[in-house]
Amino acid sequence: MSRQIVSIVGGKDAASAATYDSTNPARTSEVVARVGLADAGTFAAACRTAKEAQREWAKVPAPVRGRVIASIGRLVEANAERLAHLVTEEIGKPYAEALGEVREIVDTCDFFLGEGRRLYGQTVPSEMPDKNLFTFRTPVGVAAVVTAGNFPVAVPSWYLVPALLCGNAVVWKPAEYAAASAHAMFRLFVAAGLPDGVLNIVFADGAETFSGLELALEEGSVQKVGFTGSSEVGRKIGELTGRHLQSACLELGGKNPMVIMPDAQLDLAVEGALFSGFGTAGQRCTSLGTIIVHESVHDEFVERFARAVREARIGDPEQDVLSGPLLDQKFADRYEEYLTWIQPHHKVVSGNIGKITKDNPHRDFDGGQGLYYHPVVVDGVRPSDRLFLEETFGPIVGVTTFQTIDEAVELANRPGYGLSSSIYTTDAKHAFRFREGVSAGMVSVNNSTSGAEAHLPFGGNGKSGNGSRQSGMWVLDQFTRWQAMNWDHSGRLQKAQMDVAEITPDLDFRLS
Ligand code: UN1
Repeated sequence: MSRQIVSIVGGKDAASAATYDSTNPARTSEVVARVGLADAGTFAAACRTAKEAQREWAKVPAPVRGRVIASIGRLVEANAERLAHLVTEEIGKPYAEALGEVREIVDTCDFFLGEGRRLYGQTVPSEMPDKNLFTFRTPVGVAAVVTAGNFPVAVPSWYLVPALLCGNAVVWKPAEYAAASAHAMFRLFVAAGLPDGVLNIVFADGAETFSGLELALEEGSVQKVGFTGSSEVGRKIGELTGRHLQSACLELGGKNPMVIMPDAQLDLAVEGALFSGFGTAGQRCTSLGTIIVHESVHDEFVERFARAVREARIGDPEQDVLSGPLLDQKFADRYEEYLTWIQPHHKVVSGNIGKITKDNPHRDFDGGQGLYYHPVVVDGVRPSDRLFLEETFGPIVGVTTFQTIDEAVELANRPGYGLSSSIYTTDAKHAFRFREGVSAGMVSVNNSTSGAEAHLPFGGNGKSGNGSRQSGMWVLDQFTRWQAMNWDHSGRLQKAQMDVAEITPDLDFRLS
């Protein structure tokens, strides 16, 4: 046993009510960290501590807060390999991807360190003389951030970095099965000089977190909730925050479509589908759900794609592989359930399915002691199938066909999510027709459904979220509220809409 970790509130270790072992999914008997789990009361207390600390943090000039963000970026960069190896060890993400994930934190810091010198407000002309109008961005207060473990450090940084830069305090509840990675990132943030209580980390299970959040919202010590996870839990969090007249930034699931037009470069499409579907073992919220391929190129595409999947390397995530193990036992169990959605009218074209074992190997890989699963491609999926309609977090991709671009767009939107999407085409009018019609918040042309860059708006519609956007300048609207100010220096009361000068036009005037 290498690590024992507990929640840290106001710079001090907080009490634990239970323990959880975070294990290595590539060798499930290895415990990466023993994690002390807090209860609802500790979560609510953390929010009170954050509320206290936020008052002083908001007084630190934004450019100085920006320097702290700069230091976080440099610290993460200097510790990149160590943090990436830990991510690989704890959730089985292939090392090259884990390093990319750590890079995404640095990119986020690089973007926001300068925002401390902007956070622009406006000066606006008044309708009356000797009066000035202004707008200011003010911090919301305390943000409670609850994150998933498939991106245990990059996605949390999308919340933490802008929230802190804008002058908020944060209580962060990471996924238990990614606790060691989260704890390491927390330590890097704190080492940049954040005062005690400005960033707090609370390890807790879902039920205690929800009760703690409810308590904190009742007490008025949380003004924003950030949540990345399932649509089901997102809905509950949206209801809870709505009841307390607070808003949540929700980043939920996806059933991300990839349309392949008859004019597509098929080699490129196969490569894109392989990474979209099976990179991170299909466990990104942006992973590919269904391939919607034109019927004229269906057979050729499926044949090439199935071959690429059969030949893909799966194995030790420290090596150069396409996929490592699934994140955790809970995800493996849920994934096995998705496999039962395969029906007699479907055709599995990728070979074996299920857990990779000695008796059920993938190429020469026998799965060792890990949670490794075969990548699965299911052809013949119909729009009424569960496999077509619902998110299947894990290495499974469906294939269906279409005849016209309008039909492809309609199929892409049918499941009712709206996170990411992709089209392979060499014709600009198809690309733009798809962009216009697709309900997704993100559209790729000739590229994977996954791999969004850290300075574009990230988020979804429908079952993928409530329209909130993370990243880039767009996330500032999540962590600040606009304050409008007017200043009348005329020395008298000028009434808006009433004491306004009028210039009379001749509206009957016509050109002769
Ligand atoms: C997620 O899975 O929650 O666009 C986020 C991507 C990554 C982020 C995925 N940059 O695939």
